[in-house]
Amino acid sequence: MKPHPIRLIWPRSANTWQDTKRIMNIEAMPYPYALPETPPALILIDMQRDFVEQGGFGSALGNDVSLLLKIVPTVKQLLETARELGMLVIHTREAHKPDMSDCPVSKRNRGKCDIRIGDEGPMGRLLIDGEVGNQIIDSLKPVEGEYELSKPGKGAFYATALDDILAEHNITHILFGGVTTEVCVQTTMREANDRGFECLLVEDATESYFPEFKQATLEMITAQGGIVGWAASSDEVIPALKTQYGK
Ligand code: TIU
Repeated sequence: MKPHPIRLIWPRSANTWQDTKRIMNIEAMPYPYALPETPPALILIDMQRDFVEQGGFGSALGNDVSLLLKIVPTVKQLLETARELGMLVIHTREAHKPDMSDCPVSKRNRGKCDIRIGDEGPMGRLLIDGEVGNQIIDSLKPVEGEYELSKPGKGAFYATALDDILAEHNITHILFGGVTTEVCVQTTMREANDRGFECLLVEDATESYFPEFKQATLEMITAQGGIVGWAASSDEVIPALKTQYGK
């Protein structure tokens, strides 16, 4: 039998190689975070007046809100980058319906506060949809095409359409910012991790009323090989996003 001639077969043409985009890694803890081909979503948690301004729910709980305001310029930079690159942007607000039918009694009764969820404060009723205090701060206001999600829980997946929105946009990777690190941000990140999303927390775009809790959260989410996800600074995240998804 005649032997088959040897033919060299190249897996891709030179043009295809040229067209293939290099996949960027973000320098992160506990190891580099590989960006996907489809841009990740940016989820900004609860950057509302209730938490970052005096007279809201945060200060009613006895917290110093000035710490939280410090991250606003970084969150804005991250948001502007996401807009420039056409990323899916989702803003959340911790909010209850005016009739409070979505607020468990246990949540309303928690803490030693003079005013509670639903009570009248200097910026309207605390943590109630539509009140002045419940609005996202002016410098981070959502624009057309972005989602603004009202959430009754600490986690943004609980009793919201978040899972469906992410599926509709074929999202596999999520970048997180917002407040507070160890409460609503961490809860949402854990919910997302359990649903199979690759999550990264932008560490200078999140803050807590308790710096030691922020530090502990960064350590616990990235421990054990990234048991919940990754953490990286905006100095690493923003340039990598621009390189990967910029024109
Ligand atoms: N109290 C506190 O640290 N956080 C909250 O109640 N909500 C959010 O974290 N958004």
